Amino acid sequence: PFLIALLTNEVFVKGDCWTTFIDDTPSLFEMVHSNNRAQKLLNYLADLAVNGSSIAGQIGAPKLNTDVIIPVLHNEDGSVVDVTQPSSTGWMNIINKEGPEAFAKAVRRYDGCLIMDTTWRDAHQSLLATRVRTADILAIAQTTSHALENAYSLECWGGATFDVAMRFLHEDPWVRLREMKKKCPNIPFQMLLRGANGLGYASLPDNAIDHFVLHAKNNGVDIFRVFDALNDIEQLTVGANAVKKAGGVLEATVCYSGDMLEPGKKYNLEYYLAFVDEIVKRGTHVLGIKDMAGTLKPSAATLLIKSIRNRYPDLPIHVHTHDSAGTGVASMIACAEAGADAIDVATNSMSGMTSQPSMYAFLASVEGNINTGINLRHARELDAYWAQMRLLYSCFEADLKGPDPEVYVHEIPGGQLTNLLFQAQQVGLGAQWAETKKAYREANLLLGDIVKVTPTSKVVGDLAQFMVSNKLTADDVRRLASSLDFPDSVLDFFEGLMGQPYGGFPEPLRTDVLRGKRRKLTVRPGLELEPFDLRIIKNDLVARFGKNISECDIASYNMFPRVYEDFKKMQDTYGDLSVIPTRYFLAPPKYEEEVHITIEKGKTLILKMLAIGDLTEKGTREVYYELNGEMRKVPVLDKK
Ligand code: 3PY
Ligand code: ZN
Repeated sequence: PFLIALLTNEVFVKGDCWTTFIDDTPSLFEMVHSNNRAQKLLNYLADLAVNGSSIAGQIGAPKLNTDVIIPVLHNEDGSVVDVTQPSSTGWMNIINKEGPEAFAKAVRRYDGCLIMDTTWRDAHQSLLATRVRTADILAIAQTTSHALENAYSLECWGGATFDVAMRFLHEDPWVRLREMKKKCPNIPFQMLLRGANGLGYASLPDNAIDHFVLHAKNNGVDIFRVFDALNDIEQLTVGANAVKKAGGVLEATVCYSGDMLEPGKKYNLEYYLAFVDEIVKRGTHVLGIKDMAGTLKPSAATLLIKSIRNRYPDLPIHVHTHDSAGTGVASMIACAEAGADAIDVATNSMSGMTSQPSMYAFLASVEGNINTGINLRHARELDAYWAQMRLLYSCFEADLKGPDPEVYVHEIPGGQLTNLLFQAQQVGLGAQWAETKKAYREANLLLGDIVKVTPTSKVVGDLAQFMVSNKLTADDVRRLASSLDFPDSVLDFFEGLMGQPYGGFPEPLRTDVLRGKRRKLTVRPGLELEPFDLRIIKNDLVARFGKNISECDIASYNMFPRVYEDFKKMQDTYGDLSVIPTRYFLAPPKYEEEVHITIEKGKTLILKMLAIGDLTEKGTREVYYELNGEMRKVPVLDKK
């Protein structure tokens, strides 16, 4: 094609000024460039056709195999809402013009209860293994900017999304953030930050957290929900300080663990009020309450919110929950009635069970009683998009069949519940699922009844699986602790690498597990870490990956060095995979099916997969395509 382009080029044919021809005809190089891009994409598609999807957790192909339809929003009079530009109505106007304090005050003054929509983060993290791709969020982002224009926020970043974007979707999470912002600049963007761990699973040096948060703020995050997995205030403060320095809205958060009304519960009302006092002392804009397992029953919710409200009349309160037990809507209504300023819901098709409670169920239940600022019709119309997404990503469903009120007993957080069930099904331990849940409760009690959320929930999960697979009771673990080979996460926990649990570590278990091979930290781990030298890191990345290394790249690398390196290699091998529509990204097309891939504005590849050749002696196969009318064959190593 390069040669043909050259030979048919008007200037070339006329024989004019050869010396400047190359400089004056950049279209030739664009052509070579887009040919390269096309070839790289074909390499990906051919590999997918021969070897199947390499995305962990994928079973089968998407159930949706038609084009996705973008729903239309309607006004009261039946006319269509113009969504060709993002809406300019929304709480971002206050954040932009008056800053975080004014925003917090206005939220507190609002007569009603606002919603955060978690669809772009926690909902798909909890139901679909966090696999929703950037393109599928962007396709609905501008419509969302209208449909939910008065929402408190959209939770759209952080938690597991950052890691998964690079690791499995081969996407840059920073690009996602910036692109979402362009299409939806009016609704505040919220992220989940794991305190001193940033987005990772262990402490990072404080300067890495500061650096990360600053760039998150500068690239589009407005509200930061900061928690610590053990409610260790020292750990939480690292993240909280970073947010304040960066100028973000700080939503410092207490994790709610178990049922505070259960007699003798370690985490009772006094505990929460004392922790809230600590948070308030650190000057948070908004108080977050994070019910990660969905164990906040309506009656406890009423008491908790009323008690905090009485103590701190001016403090905005934002409550998060999961609907695992099936009581999420009731609990969120209880919170709203008791004086919470914002609560979390997910669009209907992405709600329920381990996700957040249904947006529409909440809105419809409080309609006429509590203002939410949300147009119910628009919320319902918007959901038609996510109903399609649920089918498109069906190959990542954990296949939960209904609510699990047993969560009140085992206290497994939403995201982890789906994960553990999925793992149990994969290793054929379906029958052992009940045992895993029982062991989870025992493991938690063995560890001293700790707060369970990433990363401490993994400690409990790992210990539970260890107990099930080795057929150990809690008593066995206690008795044999000094001779058992515990999972690493359990050792990390006992060393103190995840912070200090409320009430201290259980002894003699800690000593028996560590056996003098690891330290017993008494201070937060970050205090012992050397700051990262960001200049050296940058130079190193430039040397390895070329000069286009941004501060965001450095932040990605600091958070997940190996994942970032692999992501860069994938990008180098296959180019920008985000242009491939999801159903072809996850599974090959049928033979002869026409696939359209727009690689840039005005440049669309039209391709058909024609055949897959026989296995050669070299262990490869040729995949035959028609690409924009021309034949191509792509050799692929058959890895099966
Ligand atoms: C996360 O840390 O990813 C969570 O969603 C915790 O609930
Ligand atoms: Zn959650």
